[in-house]
Amino acid sequence: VRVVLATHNPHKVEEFQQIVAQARPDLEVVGYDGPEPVEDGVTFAENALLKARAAAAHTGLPALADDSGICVDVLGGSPGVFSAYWAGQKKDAVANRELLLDQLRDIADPHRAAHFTSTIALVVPGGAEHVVEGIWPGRLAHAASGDGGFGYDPVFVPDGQDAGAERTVGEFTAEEKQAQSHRARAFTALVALLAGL
Ligand code: ITT
Repeated sequence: VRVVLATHNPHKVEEFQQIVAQARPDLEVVGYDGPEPVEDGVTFAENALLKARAAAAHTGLPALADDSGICVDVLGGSPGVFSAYWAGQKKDAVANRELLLDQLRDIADPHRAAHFTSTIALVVPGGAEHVVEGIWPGRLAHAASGDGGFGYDPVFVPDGQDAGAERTVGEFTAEEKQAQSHRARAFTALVALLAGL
């Protein structure tokens, strides 16, 4: 089965390839370089559907799209859908995460609770549309560390680690990240839906 992955983010492509190789090795995921819609949805689901519909219409293939971001509790869920360009339209990952750390610096919040979210839309041309979500709970670090992954990985500390030995996702191996990330969790929810393809 072939599906097109409607993203222009090479990190997402790489992560999906690793996740799919584990969960559905028979699935052939092809890249997408066609037209991108304006992502003007106000929810992850709306944006994921916009991207998947555009790719399905352009290629005639079942299309997957991921809309994702980091949500910080004390900021009411921001950056949320604005994660990619939190510090401006340039999508500068370092500027984005430094701004976020700055914004938390003067807020008294000992927990710094946050989560990554990945919302994946599956659109079958002339057929069904599905949306699934994966959440990765954790907290915001006080400073960036590690250079693995992308985006906010160096400032996100996932829950469930041994006390005293906690690392940011930037310090995780790709295998560790892909075993438990928001994107992997969303994909797990998608596997049953892909079975129908
Ligand atoms: P496409 O729309 O082409 O897929 P994009 O990077 O613009 O690429 P989004 O609009 O979904 O995608 O923005 C998601 C942003 O959220 C991304 O640029 C990162 O800043 C952040 N993000 C999402 N998943 C992440 C992850 O696994 N690790 C770190 N940051 C992540």
